[in-house]
This record gives sequence, structure tokens and C-alpha cells, in this order.
Amino acid sequence: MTKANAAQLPRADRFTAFTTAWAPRIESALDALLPREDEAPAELHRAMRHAMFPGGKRLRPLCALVAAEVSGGDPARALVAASSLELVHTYSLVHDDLPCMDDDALRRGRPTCHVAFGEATALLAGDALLTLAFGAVASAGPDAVSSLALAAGSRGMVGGQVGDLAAEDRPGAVTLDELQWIHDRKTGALITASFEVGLFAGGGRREALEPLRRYGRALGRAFQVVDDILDVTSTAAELGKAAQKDAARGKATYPGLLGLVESRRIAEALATEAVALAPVICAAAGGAGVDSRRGLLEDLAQRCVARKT
Ligand code: GRG
Repeated sequence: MTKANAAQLPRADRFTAFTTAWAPRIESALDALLPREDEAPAELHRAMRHAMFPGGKRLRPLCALVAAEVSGGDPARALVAASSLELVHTYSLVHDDLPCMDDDALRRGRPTCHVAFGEATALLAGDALLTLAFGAVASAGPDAVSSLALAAGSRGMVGGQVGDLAAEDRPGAVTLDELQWIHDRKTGALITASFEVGLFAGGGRREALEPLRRYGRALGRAFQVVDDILDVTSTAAELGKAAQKDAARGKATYPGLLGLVESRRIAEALATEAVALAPVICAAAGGAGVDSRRGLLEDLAQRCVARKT
């Protein structure tokens, strides 16, 4: 989408229009990155593709491309690095679904990777997706690689997953602060890194980095609170994954601790916090098209809380 086109759209449509323009390019970039199904070892490559296509919302690569755009960089330059975020995210879903973790049979409306290919192949498909991600993000340079490594590792997503599993052993005893600690790592770290990687890869203005990080943290928190809410209020058919699973596993969640109404209020407050950062990010990035870029960030935040899947 050109800046001229974006400026003519009603503000609430900007993230939708951005997604319409970029989602097919994300699919093509992922398709080009993944080995073909007939390349040996074919079973492993089939499993990787099963996990990756058809995808989900592709939120993390879209966040990276939004970051490139709003920081004054070039989203096209960021496309391969943006795809690395989806590779890491999809690996985490494959491993998260394994019997030793959440033990789920449905993901993105299809049998989970281990149900379709067996546990060993699913484990290795996750490993291979993670490794592929680092090859892809390398195109954006050392800052992007460091950002992704920190977010994906024991100080980020994997650390959050450990906290999440440990919390299952003491249902009812997890505090709100502990829950936020888990969410910030399990979900928030990769979402925040998406904005960092997008700025680095797209060649955006470094002045926008810190406010974009703060935006990413608020968005990541809002996203996981909504995930907790949807687990209670939606069906598996709507989500394409198991529903009503958190309570059954004794997981600590926002609705479990605070109820649905208060959880919804918190998600909206977090989106408002992110929206308030939009003008700060655009001012730090400088350049033309501020209204359009601000609208893109505002709409992305609002879409994350209004989402149904
Ligand atoms: C290293 C053995 C090993 C396991 C790692 C890191 C990990 C397991 C799990 C990550 C934790 C995780 C899956 C967090 C949940 C985050 C979340 C809200 C996932 C759903 O994301 P969406 O809604 O999914 O963006 P789609 O399908 O749309 O991409």
C-alpha cells in the first residue's frame, strides 16, 4: 500500500488495509524460506509445512512490518526478517502442543503436528523451524539477531513457558504480578521483539526504538489477556484450537484471577496505553505521513483487543 492510498482510508481501516497488502507477501516469503516437501528428509519438511500452512493471524511478522513502516523504514526490506518471527512463533506452538507440554490435538483448525506426524518428528520440526528463523533474521544484522535470541530464549519465551508450567503445580496460589511476569515472557517478549526486528530490518530511525518497545510491551500484554478471555468465551471451532482448556489444566489466567469483566477492562486499558504511544513513536521517527502511521498503530492496538480468534 502506498502512503497516498493509506492517507485516503478511514483511520479504522488502516491495519486491515496494511494486512491485505502485506499478508500475501508474508506467505510467499515463508513459502520460499521453508524447504520443499519433496526435499529429503521429506517427512520432516512435510511436518514443518503442516505447522506453517495454512497459518494463523501472522500477527508477529505484521507487527515487524508495521514497525518498519512507522519508524520511517522500508517494510519490503524487512520481509525476510519479519518472517523469522513467524518461524519462531510456529515452532513454539508445535512444542507447546506436545504431550509433555499442553498436550493439544487441534491447532489452526487442523490436527497438531505431533498428532499428524508423531512426537519425534514434531519435536524435530519445531527445532528446524527455530534454526531456520535464525538463518532468516541474520539478513537484518546483529541487532536483529540479538533481539530475537533474547526474546526466544530462557530470559524470554522459553523462560515464560517454564513459569507457566510451574504455575500449574500451584493452582490458586499465583499472584497477578507472577502472572504478568509469565505473560511478559511467554507472549510479550516475541511480540516486543517483532517491533525491534522490524525497525532494524527496515532501516527505521533508532529514535523510535524505545517508544516502539513500550508499545510492543503493552500490546503483548493486551494480546495475552485477550487470549485468556477467548479461552473462556469461545469455542474450539471458532478458535481453531482447544477452548476452555486453561481452567481444566489449573492454569493461572486473568479471568481466573479477576473475572471476565475486569479482564476485559484491563485489556482495553493496555490498548489505550499502546495507542497513547503512537504519536510519540511517529514524532520520534519524524518524516511525512504522520497521521497515516499513527492511525496504523492505533488500529493495530484496537484490533488486538477486539479480535475474536
Ligand atoms: C523449547 C521444549 C520447548 C518448548 C517451548 C516456547 C514454548 C515451548 C511455548 C511458547 C509459549 C506459547 C505457545 C505461548 C502462547 C502465546 C500465544 C498467545 C499463542 C497464540 O498466538 P496467536 O493467537 O496464534 O497469534 P496464531 O495461530 O494466530 O498464529
